[in-house]
Amino acid sequence: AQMERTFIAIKPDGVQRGLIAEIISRFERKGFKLVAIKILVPSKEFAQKHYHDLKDRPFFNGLCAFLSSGPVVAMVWEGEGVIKYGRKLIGATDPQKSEPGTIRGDLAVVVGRNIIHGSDGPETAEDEINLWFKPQELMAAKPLTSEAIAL
Ligand code: YYY
Ligand code: MG
Repeated sequence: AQMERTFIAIKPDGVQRGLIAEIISRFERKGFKLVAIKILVPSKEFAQKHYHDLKDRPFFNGLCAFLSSGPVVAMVWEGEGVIKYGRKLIGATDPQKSEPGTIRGDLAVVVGRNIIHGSDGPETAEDEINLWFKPQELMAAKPLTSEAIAL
């Protein structure tokens, strides 16, 4: 069976603040597997596609302008329960309400600069992975073998 996958992005504030390794480390140490990663500056139009569900919200414009304001680290993580548990690692949308121990709880202060995005369910995960990545950019689900250590 195809393992569950989610889309995770480190937003421009997280990249600028030097939190790439810190954030990746939390997903990696948990035991989730990185199956795709790239760094890019999304266009405003691309950001609007990514956040299309929020197009009627008052913060939509600022949010899309912000997402396209600098480099974003786009990733796909794989593992059992990774969609839901990824959201748990991230914490509540508003960092003031995120528990300590979560990424936003530990590392962010305000909702408009909450450093990370994570898909909120199986349908959005699939849509977001397809929006940000081509199928050939994703690693096949292959177990680590001894060849990874020595020839
Ligand atoms: O999925 P998540 O990022 O936790 O929150 P969403 O409700 O999907 O909103 C996306 C994004 O919009 C959020 O990460 C920050 C921003 N935002 C905001 O600036 N102000 C709000 N009141 C709510 C969300
Ligand atoms: Mg969301």
